[in-house]
Amino acid sequence: MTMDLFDQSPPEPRAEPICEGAIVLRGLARESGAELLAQIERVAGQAPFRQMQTPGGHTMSVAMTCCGDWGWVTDAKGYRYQQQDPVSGAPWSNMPALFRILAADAALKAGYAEFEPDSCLINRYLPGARMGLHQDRNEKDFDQPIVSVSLGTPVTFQFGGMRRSDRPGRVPLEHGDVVVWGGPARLRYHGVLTLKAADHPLTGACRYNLTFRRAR
Ligand code: MD3
Ligand code: FE
Repeated sequence: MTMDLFDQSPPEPRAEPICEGAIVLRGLARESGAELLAQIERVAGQAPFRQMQTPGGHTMSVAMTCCGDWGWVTDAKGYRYQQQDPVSGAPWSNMPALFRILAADAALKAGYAEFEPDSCLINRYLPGARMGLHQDRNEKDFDQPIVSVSLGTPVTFQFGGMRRSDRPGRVPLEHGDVVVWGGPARLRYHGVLTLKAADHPLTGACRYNLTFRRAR
């Protein structure tokens, strides 16, 4: 066998189990990072990033926008999915084909065939932003997985158990990493530690996370 020291092909993404039902596909979205960021800008042109209010009256440190048929929103009335942007009253923009293809490919690699998300929540973290431990339970069918794509500066992700009080483990997530969680991991508590100041060539100080969901 000949050694090719100049092989330019990207390394095969490594799959690392986090816990039963959750897997990290390291670098799966790295190649498409720039195009994903261009699509995030397009979506945010229609529905600008906003820091929403929790039902308890706190302003989230993470700014959010959505695309697809259903967008996740929170305000004094609670957490829910809805078809209109509460800021403009207009429908969310279409989910870009690249988003749908990436989400379906990641889900398939994790063992979920034919994942067709109808919602993409886009989170934007600036230094100091965090997301406390929570469960994602506003979706209709917990048999459907969730796919998460990290872009920009690195962060430490927390994954706990089925109770908020279960001591969480930690996973570092970098630009291009994709997490798929379903089955026994679908309702685990999870969160994101405070984002540290850093400089990424494509996003500056920013971290973005896309979560693809089947809301209905
Ligand atoms: C669950 N977003 O928007 S979830 C959210 O980085 C949200 O912004 C996170 O939680 C973010 O609701 C990314 C990624 C994730 C990874 C591993 C898990 C969730 C998990 C393992 C078990 C359970
Ligand atoms: Fe979540």
